[in-house]
Amino acid sequence: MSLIFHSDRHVAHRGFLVGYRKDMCGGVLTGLSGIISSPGYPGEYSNNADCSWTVHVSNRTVVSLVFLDFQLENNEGCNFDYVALFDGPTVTHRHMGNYCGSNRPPNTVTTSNQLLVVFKSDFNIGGRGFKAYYYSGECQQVFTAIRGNFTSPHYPNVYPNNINCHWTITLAAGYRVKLFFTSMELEDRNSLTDECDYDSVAVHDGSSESDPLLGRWCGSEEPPSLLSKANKLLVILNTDRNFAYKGFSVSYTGVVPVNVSCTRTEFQIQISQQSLPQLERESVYLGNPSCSAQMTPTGYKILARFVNCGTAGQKRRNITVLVNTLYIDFSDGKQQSVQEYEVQCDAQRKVASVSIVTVEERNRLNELARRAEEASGGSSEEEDSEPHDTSDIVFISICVLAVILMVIAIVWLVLL
Ligand SMILES: [Ca+2]
Ligand SMILES: [Ca+2]
Repeated sequence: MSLIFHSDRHVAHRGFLVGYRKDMCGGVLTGLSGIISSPGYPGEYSNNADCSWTVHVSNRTVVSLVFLDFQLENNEGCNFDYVALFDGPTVTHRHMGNYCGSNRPPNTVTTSNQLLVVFKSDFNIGGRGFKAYYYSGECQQVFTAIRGNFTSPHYPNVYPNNINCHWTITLAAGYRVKLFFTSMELEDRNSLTDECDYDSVAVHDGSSESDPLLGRWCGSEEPPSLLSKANKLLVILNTDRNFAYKGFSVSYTGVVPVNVSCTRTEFQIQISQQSLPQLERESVYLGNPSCSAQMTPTGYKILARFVNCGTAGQKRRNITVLVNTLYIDFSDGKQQSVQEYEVQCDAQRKVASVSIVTVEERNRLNELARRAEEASGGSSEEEDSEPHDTSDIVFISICVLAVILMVIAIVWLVLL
């Protein structure tokens, strides 16, 4: 477009001011993640739009597309206004669907490292349009195994700028998810707002961003261990356009719903069949393998007298409780994996409780104990600080001596 301004020889006025906007859409996107939206979104999209976005991620991964909002003119067959998806860089590649109306298209994953998104509108009737996130495989993962680990992209090298990555943990119904950060190094909080405005990692108690937020962290803050209410947890990493660090690493474990009660003489432990569908009864035992579970029509059951299975008394907050360890052995031919749960009984009040004991927690407790020991025992740090103290004393002594000498000198001058 060109705009011509012409003035003649006399009479001038203030003139004009005009703005312009590129009514642009489409392009080639190569980041680990990004946003694709219709022109003018969330305002109404223009008629006769014809946009093509090609997402091209690294060779080894695939592209996922998640629609956050979707409202287009609706008609059967979706040939007036529509979004079309192709499993490759051109319309000759596999067509994955045409979408219109106001139902969000399903989450889509390519089989190759490229995705083509085409948006077209006809000559009338529009809508709000759409907004979608794309992720490369490195940046979007779903975990279903009982245990797992993941890291920010490129860890332990610096993470990319401008990413929004999602990791979803989805376990079988009944499980809860316990999550630990084993390492954390992101850009620090904004010192003005004291918020994680630049880069942050957030954890949601569920599978979507609208589920309750368990916390948002940045810098080198160490998030506490987190436990989901149900069987799903979502971890999101957001980074801004500059300053990147090493990132984070995380491990998680599925917590089996264990039902524990006790009498004055024994533990009663029940786990529903649904929670451990693939395990032999010998894989679930209290204290030692001779106290393994019995199968009932609904699941696994252990009735264990305190005297039989190595249950021991321990003082906890001035109360003697009976403590033992429940083992659930998930090991298969390939991998050794045994979960440990501490079961407790206050036999006086017949109150029982159970909590998972994880390797990460044990390591963290050991590490804290080691640090505490280092800090209290005659450590080298304290010895280091001594020379400072003595030098301070010497300095103060010299000052005092100088003052005394000055006073003597003044007195001597006055007497003369
Ligand atoms: Ca239309
Ligand atoms: Ca940053």
